[in-house]
Amino acid sequence: MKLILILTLSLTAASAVRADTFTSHPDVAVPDFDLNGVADTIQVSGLGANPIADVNVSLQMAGGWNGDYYAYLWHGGQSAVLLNRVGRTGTNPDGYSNGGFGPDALGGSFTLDDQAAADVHRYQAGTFELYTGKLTGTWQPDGRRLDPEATGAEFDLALRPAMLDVFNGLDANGAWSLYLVDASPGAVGRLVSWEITVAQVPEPGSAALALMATGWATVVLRWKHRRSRLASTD
Ligand SMILES: [Ca+2]
Ligand SMILES: [Ca+2]
Repeated sequence: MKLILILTLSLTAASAVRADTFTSHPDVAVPDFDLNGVADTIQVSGLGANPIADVNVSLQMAGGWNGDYYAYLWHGGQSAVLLNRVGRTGTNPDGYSNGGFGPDALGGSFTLDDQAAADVHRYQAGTFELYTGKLTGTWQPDGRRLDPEATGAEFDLALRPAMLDVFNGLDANGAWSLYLVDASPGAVGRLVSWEITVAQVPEPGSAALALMATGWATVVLRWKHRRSRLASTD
């Protein structure tokens, strides 16, 4: 009986949340040590006006020096810091030397997601996997709203207010722009492609329906439970 209830709850939850993915393949070089960097925009339209519930970003970057990159995503007047000189600390001002971010051996994306287990800024502090020299897996965005030329000691003290949840509650339609800078001389990489996955708060109608369905399941289960109890006492 518990199994049926759990199944009903998970089915209603799955049908209530909608997520859409948008991809861009600019394949551009990120100019070495140039704070102007490169920008690329995805125009989102036709999603309806439901507020954003969650945003995840996948990146594919080839080569360069990961500790040189500064990347942020802009939408609706808000910005999230995706990468900010990963590995840069008071004791390692150059940051991590790996070259790029990309899919794993099975083609799974490199993704930034607030709900991931660990901070991308310190990915070498725990378990991490490289594939063809690039960092793979799902990581929390950097989130440090700090000048990429700030010192390693300043990075050690920085808070992380610029996570992807800055977009929650906004309208998903409109421009989403990725800005990418190589903030230190030596080593040059490319932005191959990037992708945003936007989940929206469900329609009030479908949420009410889901609630109703859950309510009905509970009523039916209670009735069945009562009937079986009556049958066993007969
Ligand atoms: Ca997320
Ligand atoms: Ca560089």
